[in-house]
Amino acid sequence: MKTQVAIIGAGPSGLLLGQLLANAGIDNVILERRSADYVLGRIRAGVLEQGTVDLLREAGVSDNLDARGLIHTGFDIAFAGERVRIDLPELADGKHVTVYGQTEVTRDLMNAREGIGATTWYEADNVQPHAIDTDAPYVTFEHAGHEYRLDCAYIAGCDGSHGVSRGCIPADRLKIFERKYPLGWLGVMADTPPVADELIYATHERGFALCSMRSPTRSRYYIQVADTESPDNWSDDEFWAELKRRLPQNVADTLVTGDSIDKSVAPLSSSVTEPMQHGRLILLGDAAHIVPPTGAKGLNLAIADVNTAYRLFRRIYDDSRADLIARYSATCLSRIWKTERFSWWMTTNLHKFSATEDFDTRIQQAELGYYLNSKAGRTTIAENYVGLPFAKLEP
Ligand code: RFL
Ligand code: PHB
Repeated sequence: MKTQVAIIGAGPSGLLLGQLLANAGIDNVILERRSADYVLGRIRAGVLEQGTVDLLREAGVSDNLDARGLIHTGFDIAFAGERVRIDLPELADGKHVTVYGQTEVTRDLMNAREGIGATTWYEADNVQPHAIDTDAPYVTFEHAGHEYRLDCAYIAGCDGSHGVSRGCIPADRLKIFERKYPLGWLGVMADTPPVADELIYATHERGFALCSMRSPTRSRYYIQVADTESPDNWSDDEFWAELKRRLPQNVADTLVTGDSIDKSVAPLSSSVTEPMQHGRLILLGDAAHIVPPTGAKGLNLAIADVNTAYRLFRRIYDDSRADLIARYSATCLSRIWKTERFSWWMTTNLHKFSATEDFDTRIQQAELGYYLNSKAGRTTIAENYVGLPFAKLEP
């Protein structure tokens, strides 16, 4: 088999890159380890930046998003007994965010790919890139007991944080920068009306809580737990009781509870892999970087890489500018590190880290108090939350 771009992974980054390339007449094949149903069963992000929405529109996959996505012009941070609203358009140049689930984005992309008849191999085992520092790379894999070889010109590693692509960059070039937090988020999805029209990020002495949503009839709530916590230790009633304790009283009083349709724990960590390119291999999304979910940035950061990779492949195939691949890593990383900073800042300042009051907790309170009571501080939060401008490959 032969293609122009071999894409490893059918998460949002692999599927969107595949759709944009196919629309531009650049042939690509996606190799995914799991089944399509398994990929669709993963409940993850929910907040889309404007740049993400624009790229999905450019790819022609925004009909459902435009019909059902919820436009949010602000969110609240509950802190020290107050609720401070971050007014996004007022503070960030008229911009807003859109609430629309990653599951829905993925389903729209899968349907669009099926519609154009592009090739995806689900349940592909032992996917392995080869010869990435030559001009004839290829990928081998197994499917239903048979071995295959896919010859290509480029390989896009969109295979998430446990994928095979990152490890193909030679160890003497690869550097991974990491920060672990001893925290997890216990998340519950329920078919109940959201407690408020906008998201509420709540600090509390018992730990952080977040009220989010997927639609006017589906809510998504999270509470901070230890990273070692298991969702099996929590009944629905225990979850709702703990969530209520951490919310402002008037919010807790109006919370509608119900049976959970999903309950899971996600660990929190930050990491960046450098460089994001070696020879004919580029890394995109979680394959190259992880952010804790506090800033709602993981999916959006992945889509920003897709934007850069797509523009790169257009320049390579439309204008014979193969040399530009050398700029891919630095272009992506300049924006990634700023987004890593924001996600780290939100995580560090909204969670409870120590059981007793100490110097760090006082600094945390001062930091939040300062930012939330200053227009400059709220502006910084708003500008980052709506998403920084996409980085450009060329000046
Ligand atoms: P994905 O979505 O992880 O997709 C990678 C795909 O690659 C496949 N794969 C392989 N395929 C072939 N061969 C191999 N060797 C392979 N290894 C892996 C996988 O099966 C998968 O289908 O990465 P992508 O496309 O870069 O997208 C990134 C986003 O999914 C991610 O950043 C966000 O979902 C992060 N994230 C969240 N972000 C938010 O903004 N808000 C959230 O609430 C939020 N919750 C989450 C999250 C990530 C989580 N993970 C990864 C543990 C909750 C969880 C549980
Ligand atoms: C979500 O709705 O899943 C969500 C929203 C905002 C975040 C993280 C997750 O910061």
